[in-house]
Amino acid sequence: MNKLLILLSSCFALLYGCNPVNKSGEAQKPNILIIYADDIGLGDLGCYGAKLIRTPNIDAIAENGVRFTSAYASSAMCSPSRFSMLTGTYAFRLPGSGILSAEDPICIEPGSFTLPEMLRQNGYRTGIIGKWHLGFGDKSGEIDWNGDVKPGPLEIGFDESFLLPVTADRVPTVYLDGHRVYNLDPADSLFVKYPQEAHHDFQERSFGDYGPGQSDALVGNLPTGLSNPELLRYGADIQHSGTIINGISRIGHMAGGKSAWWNDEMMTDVFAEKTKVFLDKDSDKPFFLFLAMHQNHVPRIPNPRFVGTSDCGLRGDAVHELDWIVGETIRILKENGKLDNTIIIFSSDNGPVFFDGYYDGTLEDHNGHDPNAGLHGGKYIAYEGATRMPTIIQWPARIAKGKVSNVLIGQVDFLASFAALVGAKLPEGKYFDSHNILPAILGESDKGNDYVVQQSSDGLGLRMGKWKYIEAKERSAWAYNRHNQGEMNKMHMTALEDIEYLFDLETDPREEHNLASQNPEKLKEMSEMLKKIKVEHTIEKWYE
Ligand code: NG6
Ligand code: CA
Repeated sequence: MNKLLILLSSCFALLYGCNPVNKSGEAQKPNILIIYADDIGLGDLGCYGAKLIRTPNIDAIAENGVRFTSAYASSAMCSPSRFSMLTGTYAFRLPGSGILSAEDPICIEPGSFTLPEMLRQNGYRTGIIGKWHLGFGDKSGEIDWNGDVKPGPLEIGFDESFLLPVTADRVPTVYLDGHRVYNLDPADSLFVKYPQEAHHDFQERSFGDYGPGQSDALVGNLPTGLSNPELLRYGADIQHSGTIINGISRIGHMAGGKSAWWNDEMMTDVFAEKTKVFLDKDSDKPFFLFLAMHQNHVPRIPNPRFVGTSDCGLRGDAVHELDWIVGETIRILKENGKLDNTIIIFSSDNGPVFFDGYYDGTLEDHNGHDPNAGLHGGKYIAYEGATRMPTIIQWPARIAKGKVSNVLIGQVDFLASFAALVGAKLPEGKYFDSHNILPAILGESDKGNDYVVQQSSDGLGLRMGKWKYIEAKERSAWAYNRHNQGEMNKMHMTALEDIEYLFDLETDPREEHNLASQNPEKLKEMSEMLKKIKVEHTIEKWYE
């Protein structure tokens, strides 16, 4: 090795810690693995205090690294949180951003500078396995599920993808392998159609009034939850009473493509298999894997080996299944020698919910389990329980063990922070909400973000220091009604009125005392700050 090479590799060693070298003798950039859970709250994990659910594999990440107490998803719902994390830009800037169906175009502009694209350009092999829920295709027409389903993740920076395309409670109940429906028989075409009232935005606009529902299938003639309730494992609300697949009625209607239908009980095993193939691939490049798991979204159908293993019903059993795949993934990395130089981040897209369309026993069986670890709120809602996420990060080669950090970080910051880590520059003249707070993310600094914005069905929230502000908005009670239903439901929430709120999270972590009139100066400061952030930039839908 000549002197220049020695100098270069010692610079890399300083940047990345004492990391292994690749075949060319350069210090290897760290692998990055984001394990993203769905609808998991702070209180669902042992390392944040869960007792009725046991998560030894996830807890081990916390023991081996940093556990954050003030880390935020950008939204109380799935698609906007994912959009924000992958693009480094808050999804609320996108007009009408919300929960997508299988018929919606991809909401991230193809070819844009995203987290996977940034890493790809900097020598990474990038992949996504699991839930996508960011739309497919453009506005030019209906998606042809029998041809190339694109643009999708492969057009925004992922080299490889194996997907649960939307949510497991929505059709189509098939995997997408790259651009193609996995295991589809060309002789048995797959068709998908959503009744207008099954779209989430329609539901929100109609304040949760689902109407009579569509009993007959809009495509083909498969039974629906309304036409054949006797075929169901458990009951569902009207929105979830579309086509029945595997004993579960889904949102939307579908026909054909039978050889491709997934088996819900095997979904996590299938993702584990695909993960092993991705992680074991022999490559000189570091990898970025976005492992986006389905738990704890509805329908909760864990593999039978997990059923009955928790002390709070199916919802807890599903978390045990999630913990299993985390353990498998770490085992694979240990075996193939990559664990030491892999940054593993575990977090969730939004807060918990007990009832989300299916009468699966969660309301009856939760046994006092508090999925929010004492916070108020949950999925869809503006309180902290919706966006303050369990977040733990390990990187054996660099991060010290067992730290708890209260620093304020957002998933939206991953883009700028990891760009700094790999030596990438964000393109000039482009707008990002992402801040480089790498030292905070690695647990090496107590200086994080000054603020994070929280998007929800209730409008926007702003966290700054110990303060939390929620903007005034005409609010719909539909999400509260969902959370509050059932005598046994311990997630009782107070519906927000249409006024502004100001909470002191230090003295009032459950956000029960509105200090807006007592503290007009702070209120003004925060409302002006939010207004300023809102007008800093807007995004147009790329396909319009
Ligand atoms: C909603 C569904 C809900 C869930 C959610 C998406 C209602 C009435 N129904 O439309 O069951 O599928 O969309 O969840 O709320 S998310 O976590 O992917 O955003
Ligand atoms: Ca979610």
